[in-house]
Amino acid sequence: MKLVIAVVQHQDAGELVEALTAQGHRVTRISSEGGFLREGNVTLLIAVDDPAIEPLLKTIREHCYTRTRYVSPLPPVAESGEFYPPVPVEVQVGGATVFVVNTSGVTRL
Ligand code: 2BA
Repeated sequence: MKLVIAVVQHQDAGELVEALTAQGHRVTRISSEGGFLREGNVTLLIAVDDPAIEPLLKTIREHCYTRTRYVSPLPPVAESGEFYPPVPVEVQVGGATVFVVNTSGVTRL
């Protein structure tokens, strides 16, 4: 059995969770925040039997899209009074960041 931890973008989370639950998966949705962009994203926990992993990853792939974001880095420390306007940096976010972890099972107490 595997625990799939999927970090997805907020815009993709709703339809993905609907698709996963329609397929019979149990899903836990956690609000999270990326350390780089400091923007909200969604972390999903899904425990599945090994044969279900590939179809699950396919569903995640189908519902998560890559998007381009522009980040303005902090301007370098100006010396001698010069001004350096920050140049936005292009960042590709997503589709999804997925961790697949071995687990011995799910216990419901
Ligand atoms: P963030 O940390 O906000 O990262 C958003 C996007 O910024 C990343 O997209 C990546 O394109 C870029 N990025 C992140 N760190 C960077 C760095 N040090 N230098 C340059 N660019 C950087 P994704 O790779 O698609 O990641 C989306 C979100 O997935 C991340 O949001 C984070 O919440 C999570 N994530 C990604 N990789 C992870 C990892 N190895 N461990 C834990 N969480 C991860």
